[in-house]
Amino acid sequence: MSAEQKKIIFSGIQPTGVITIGNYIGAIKNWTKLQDDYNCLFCAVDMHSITVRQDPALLRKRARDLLTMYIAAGLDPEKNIMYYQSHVSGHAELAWILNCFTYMGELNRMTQFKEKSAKHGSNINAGLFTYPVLMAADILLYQTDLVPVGHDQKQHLELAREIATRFNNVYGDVFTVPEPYIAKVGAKIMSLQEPTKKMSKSDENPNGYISLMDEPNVIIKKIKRAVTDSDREVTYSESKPGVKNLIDIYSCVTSESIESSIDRFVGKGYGELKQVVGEAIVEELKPVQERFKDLQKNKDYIDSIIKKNGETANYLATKTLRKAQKKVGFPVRIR
Ligand code: ATP
Ligand code: LTN
Repeated sequence: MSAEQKKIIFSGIQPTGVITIGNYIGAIKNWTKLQDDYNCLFCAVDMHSITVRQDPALLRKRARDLLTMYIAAGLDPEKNIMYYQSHVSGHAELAWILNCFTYMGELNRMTQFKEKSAKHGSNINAGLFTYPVLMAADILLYQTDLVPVGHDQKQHLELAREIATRFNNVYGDVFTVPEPYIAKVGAKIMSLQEPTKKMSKSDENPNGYISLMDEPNVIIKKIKRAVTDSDREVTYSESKPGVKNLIDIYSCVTSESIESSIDRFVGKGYGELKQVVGEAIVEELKPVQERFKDLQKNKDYIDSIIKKNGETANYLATKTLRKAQKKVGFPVRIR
C-alpha cells in the first residue's frame, strides 16, 4: 500500500514518569504491530503533563527518554513521526478553538478528571479540566482514523469523536472522526499491589508497577511480591484479579494466546506462575533496555530525529489548523 492510501494513527504518552509495562502492553507494543500498515504519529504529550506540577528539568529529561524508548521498543523513526507535543504550536491553537465547542457538563463527567482532582486537591487547575480537549486537538489535527490506547482512554476518545462531529455538523467535513483501537487482552494491566486498580506510572509505590528500565532482579522480586490471594492453585477469573493480571501480562509479553497461556498455568501453584511470568518479562525487556542504553549515548542521532519529525508534524498540523481557523472566521493570512 502506498503512503497516501494508508490510514492515519495517532497516539501519545505523558512523560510523567518512567513508563511501565502497562504502558508498554496497552500502548507501545500494539503500536509496533501497526507501524507497517498505517501512517503513524506517536507523540510525547508534555503539554498534558503540566496539568500536574512537574520538575522542569526532569520533565524535559523524561520527554526525551520517552521518545528514545519509543525507538528502543521497536518503532522505526524513519517510518513513524515521533515528536514533542510542545514543539508543534498547532496543538494549543486547535485546542482553543475546540474549547469553544465543548461543554462544561461533558468535561465534568470525565473519570480521569475526577480521579486526578481527588489526588491533586490543592491544584485543580483549568488545564486539568480541559485536558480532554487538548487530547481531542492532538488527534483531530492529523485527520486521525485510529487511536490505539489502553482502556482508560476510551471515555476521552468518545468525547473527541463528539467534538469532531459537532464541529463538522456546523462547518462541513473538517475533521475525520477517529475510532478507538483497544486490544482485547492487555488494555488494562492492573497494579501488582492493588490488582483492582490500573497500573500507573505515577503510583507512589514502585512495587505496584514494573518500569521498562527495572533490572532483571527487581522485576523478579516485584512479581514475587505481587498481591494474589490466599488460594494456592491458579484459576483465571475476575474474582482473582491478581492472578488474572499475571496471566494477562504473560500472554501479552510472550504473544502467546490467552487460551494457551491459561492452559499453561491452570492448576499450577502461585510460586511457579510468578517465576515463569517474571522470567518472561525479563526476556521481553532485555533487548529493549539494551537498545535504550545505546540510543541514549547517541545524542546527535536522537536530536536529528526530534528535529526532523517535529518539522513534519508541524507541517501536517498546520494544514488542518488553517482549515479550522478559516471555518470559524479567523482572517486568512496574507503571504
Ligand atoms: P499517569 O500515571 O502519569 O497518569 P499512565 O501510566 O496512566 O500515567 P498515560 O501517559 O496516561 O500513562 O498513558 C499512556 C498510554 O498507556 C495510554 O494509551 C494508556 O491508555 C495506556 N495505559 C496506561 N496505563 C495502562 C495500563 N495499566 N494498562 C494498559 N494500558 C495502559
Ligand atoms: N490522555 C492520554 C494521553 C494522550 C493521548 C493523546 C493518547 C494525550 N493525547 C492523543 C492518545 C491520543 C493519557 O492520559 N493516557
